[in-house]
Amino acid sequence: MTTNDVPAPVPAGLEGHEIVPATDFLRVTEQAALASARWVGQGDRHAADGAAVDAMRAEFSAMPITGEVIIGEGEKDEAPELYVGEVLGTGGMPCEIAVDPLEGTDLVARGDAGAIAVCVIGAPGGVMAAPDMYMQKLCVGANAKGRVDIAAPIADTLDTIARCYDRRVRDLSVVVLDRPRHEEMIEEIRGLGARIKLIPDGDITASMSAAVRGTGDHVYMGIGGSTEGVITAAALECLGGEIQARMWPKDDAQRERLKAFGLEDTERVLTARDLAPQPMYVLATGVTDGHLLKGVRYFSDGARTHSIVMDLQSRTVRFVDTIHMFSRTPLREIRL
Ligand code: VTB
Repeated sequence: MTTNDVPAPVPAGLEGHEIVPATDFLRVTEQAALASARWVGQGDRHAADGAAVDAMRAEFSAMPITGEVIIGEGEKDEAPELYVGEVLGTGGMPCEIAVDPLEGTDLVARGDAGAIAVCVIGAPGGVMAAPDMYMQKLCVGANAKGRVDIAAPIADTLDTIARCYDRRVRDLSVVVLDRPRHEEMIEEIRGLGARIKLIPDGDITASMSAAVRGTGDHVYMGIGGSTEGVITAAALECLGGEIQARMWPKDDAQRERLKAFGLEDTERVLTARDLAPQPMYVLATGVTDGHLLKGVRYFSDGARTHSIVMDLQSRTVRFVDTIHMFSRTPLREIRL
């Protein structure tokens, strides 16, 4: 096959519905990024997050969809907007939504790199309603897909990934969240000679980065949020990469909670098939500069955003560089 002109089959549950194209959702992450980037370095993570949430919700509300939030800002009694179970849109394409309006609220508060606005659109039943707790994750790109095992010793995993990339372990860049719970793992990776990039926050960004060639990152590993894991699973599916994950409850109450989701076996390895069985689109817009996406840049009468639109329906991955004009005609020339 030399083109991708043959349309992907209509996902189950969407038969007879008008399919809203992926790029129509671009405003959702672009507007969230534009709103929250005003808060870069202001030391106020809540304001940055609130701005992203408001903007994202407003954009979703205007879309011709009947979209149920599966992964959002929290349960209904905790979050007034984008809460789990909220139905968004003016009515139309039934879909499931997973959002992180601002992945990396502290990054924005401090003006650090790697914050994004991100959302997943899945067909009905397409996104797992994961209970919000810790999750151990191993994320790689297409080169290492099907070759790694989260239950294997780290030495074996790095050895395998190095071979997949035709290099030595010491040439790899392993991305890890900078947390005390990772101290042992970090020492082990150091002992094996691999390079490590410790990040303060943002493991969705880090996992996507590990799955895109040219970013310099080869693998993300460690314990982060489970809801971020669901979004990561959808993104890696679109990028041809792989996530392996295990729930990581921190106490008996969380272990109990897992039972209600049928996830009490914490040795069970979750894959994209569990976490995001029917993703359609994943969109992300940079808020602050990262290896994968540039952050928002403002100028006197406009702003510029950089996004990735991963679309399993049209089988495309688009990098979108958008100039947003705040006046009807630009006051200055458009720059390449
Ligand atoms: C990670 C990180 C997120 O939560 O998932 C992390 O990617 C896990 O929680 O950006 P801890 O902060 O408790 O380690 C975030 O930092 C978002 O809160």
